[in-house]
Amino acid sequence: TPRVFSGIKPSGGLTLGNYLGAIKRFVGMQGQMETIYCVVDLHAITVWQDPKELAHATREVAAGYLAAGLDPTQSILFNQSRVSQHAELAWIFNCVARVGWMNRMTQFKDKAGANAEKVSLGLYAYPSLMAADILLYHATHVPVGEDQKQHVELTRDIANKFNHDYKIDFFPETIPVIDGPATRVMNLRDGTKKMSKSGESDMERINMRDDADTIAKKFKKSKSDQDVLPETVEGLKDRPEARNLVDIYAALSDTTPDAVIADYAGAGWGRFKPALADLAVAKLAPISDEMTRLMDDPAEIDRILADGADRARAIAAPILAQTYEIVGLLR
Ligand code: AQP
Repeated sequence: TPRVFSGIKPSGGLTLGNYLGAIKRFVGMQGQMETIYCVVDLHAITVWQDPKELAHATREVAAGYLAAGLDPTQSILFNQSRVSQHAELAWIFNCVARVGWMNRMTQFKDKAGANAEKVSLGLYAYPSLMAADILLYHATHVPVGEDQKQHVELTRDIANKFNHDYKIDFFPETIPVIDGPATRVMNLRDGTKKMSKSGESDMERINMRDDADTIAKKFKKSKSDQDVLPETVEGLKDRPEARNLVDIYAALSDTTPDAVIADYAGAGWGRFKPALADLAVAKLAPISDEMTRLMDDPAEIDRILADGADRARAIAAPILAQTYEIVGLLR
């Protein structure tokens, strides 16, 4: 069976983007393939994280996984730093990847902005660690949002160059799995920007743990245009905010944007936005309640993560050992 690997950074509270673009799809793959899902704490510290908040956010992402339906007996769930092989393989990949490849990463350019001299070296090397996360398990399928596509492609480049340089067919080809209507959930205040955990204003995102009133308020105040909803999806062209709200509705209700438009053709925002808020609350509130319950017992979350790490290590250690041998590192 093919092996799936993916992860989420504990760099703040989970958003609707993380839920629709990642977690919901992680759950959908469980039981179909061998699934390994990580809380990538080593990625989080590529930008400053308060230590107490990092520990809290790590447990909270794990709670989000569990509450949304990931089952630790069916999937391997763990936090990255517990399996030291990730960092070890990343070093080898730092020596395989080329500086020119990193320079082309759009996420780095976006995150570094005008400040590229002042960001951490880790932020620059981020895609190399991500390649290690995936290839350490010889995973082939990587469910991610659209924003991570370039990094998964770089993972392929690293695997190819390693295989080529050492003249061995060792690391497999990885496939980014990007499907469904919500592979890029946009910012509620600016439909050309991605919804992010760490975006400036809380009004631009729906957090998985927002209460019903907050969700209703955020959708109500979300940017939308003057027009009513069109008769067909083609009518959403050049209307990024409207497109985003329709896509969110479709993803939450497991249908297509066409079906949503068929139901709401010609509707005004005064009708659509409250319906969208009700739908989001109906889907998120049970998960959020379960997260609250799970967070009451952090020791149990830690136990699940430690157990998952043991199982992850059992797969990772032999692959890293083989890699060392291929490279010629004495053990
Ligand atoms: N807006 C989004 N739409 C669809 N998918 C998204 N993902 C994140 N935002 C959206 C997907 O969630 C997974 C985990 O992402 P991450 O936390 O590891 O990193 P990120 O993409 O950098 O997420 P954020 O929320 O923007 O975090 P910050 O603000 O801390 O950088 C990935 O599969 C991602 O595609």
